[in-house]
Amino acid sequence: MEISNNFQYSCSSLQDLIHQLRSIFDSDHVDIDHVKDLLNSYKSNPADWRQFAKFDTHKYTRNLVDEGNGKYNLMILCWGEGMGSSIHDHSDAHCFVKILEGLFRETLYDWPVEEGDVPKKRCVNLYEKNQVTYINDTIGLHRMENPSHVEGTVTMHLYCPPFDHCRAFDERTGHTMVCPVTFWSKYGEKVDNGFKKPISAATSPKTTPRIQH
Ligand code: 2CO
Ligand code: FE2
Repeated sequence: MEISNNFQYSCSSLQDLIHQLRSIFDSDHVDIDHVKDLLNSYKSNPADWRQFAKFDTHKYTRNLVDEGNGKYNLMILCWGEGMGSSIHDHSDAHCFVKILEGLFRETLYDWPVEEGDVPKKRCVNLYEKNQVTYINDTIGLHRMENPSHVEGTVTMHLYCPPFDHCRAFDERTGHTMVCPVTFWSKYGEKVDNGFKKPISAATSPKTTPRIQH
């Protein structure tokens, strides 16, 4: 006999998922495990999300799918081969991630003890299609990467409340930088962001050309 963790949810499509997420977040009290269970119950179908999955040759992209009645942002991120984020926090928000295609590697870090210390690596987690993970600032910091050099990765992220900047950490120097969180597309349409400079910069060289925020 198979006992399922997410017996209470079943989700037939991305549209259905969007609908059920809005309904969960209508309440003043949202149970993190319920959101995880709902995200787990959705089985990734590229026909549902292809219209949002826009890749860029130079950097990973954020593509807005739903603004969740102003309570959260649901977005699809597309990571070309070997692309990754900086080490970053989540601006006091809840962050849920579901893998829609490919592999995804998370490196978790402890917060620096003192300003200017380097974040300390805690562990590495590898996720595959349909898995769900969660982080917030009390858990720690993370770096996310597509570990594959032959395949892209597509992930779906829910951030509650929505945020438009986060803090990035340089692993070698401990320097931090406030980075804008911008969209490559919204509702399937390309956004013209122009060139955006970081909001404030504290001399933080990029670790590799493929690491961005
Ligand atoms: N927070 C990162 C970003 O929006 C993605 S890693 O998952 O939270 O770039
Ligand atoms: Fe993140």
